[in-house]
Amino acid sequence: MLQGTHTPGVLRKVFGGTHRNLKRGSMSGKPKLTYFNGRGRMESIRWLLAAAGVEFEEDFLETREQYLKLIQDGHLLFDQVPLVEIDGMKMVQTKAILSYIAGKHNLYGKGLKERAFIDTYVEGTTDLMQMILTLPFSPPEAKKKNLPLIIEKAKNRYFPAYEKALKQHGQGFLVGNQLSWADVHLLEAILMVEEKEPTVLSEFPLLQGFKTRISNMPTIKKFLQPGSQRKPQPDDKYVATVMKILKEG
Ligand code: GTS
Repeated sequence: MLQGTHTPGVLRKVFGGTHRNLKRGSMSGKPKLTYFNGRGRMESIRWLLAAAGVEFEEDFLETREQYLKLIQDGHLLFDQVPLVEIDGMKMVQTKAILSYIAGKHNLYGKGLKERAFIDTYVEGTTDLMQMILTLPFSPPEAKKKNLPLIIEKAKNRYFPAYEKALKQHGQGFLVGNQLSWADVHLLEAILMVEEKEPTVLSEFPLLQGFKTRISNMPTIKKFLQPGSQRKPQPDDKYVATVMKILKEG
């Protein structure tokens, strides 16, 4: 896919050009992430690259003009960010980017069935995290009303499912016998919910052990330390910047 002279014209245009400039890549060779200076949809991409031990560069959008220029220059297939420049491609669509990174770095299981489980677990944690990600962009009343509902869903729907999955699988990881994208995503989700409700794991002993184990894997441990490229919880300034750039406010 997307290689050599067989790359169809439309894909060449969208993903970054001819074979010659596919090979050229960025100066440092590191993936380059373009997004706002905050979590949003890009945070899971940062997590996955960090877990894979891949260094990356970031370009932060601060103004609407920067965003419009990306569109004018034809870099955003659907006029949306996240944008990740990687291996000569300009990739958009969060899920496609994550799948590519997971596949490339051996975080996508062995065989189709493991991959299907990973996709399933990842979709669950995506649904859970999505509810939290959109909270800061909701009106104050909705924020107040929705947070307890999200925590209730985490406790009664999502975390019981992952606790059960770990118990049934019995290997310390969600799928197979090694770290996968599903584990990285679940840890991200656990920490995100704990920021809102610190005792949320109290009734989930296997998830507590999972959290400790995965947090202590060297690449992830590093990402969890201060000074890493992990982003803080969104504040009012972040929300205002995103709204200004996307002109949603
Ligand atoms: N399905 C896309 C993905 O998952 O990458 C959706 C991307 C998306 O909606 N991006 C927003 C955007 O660029 C920014 S954010 O939601 O991540 O903050 N919106 C501009 C627009 O015109 O849709």
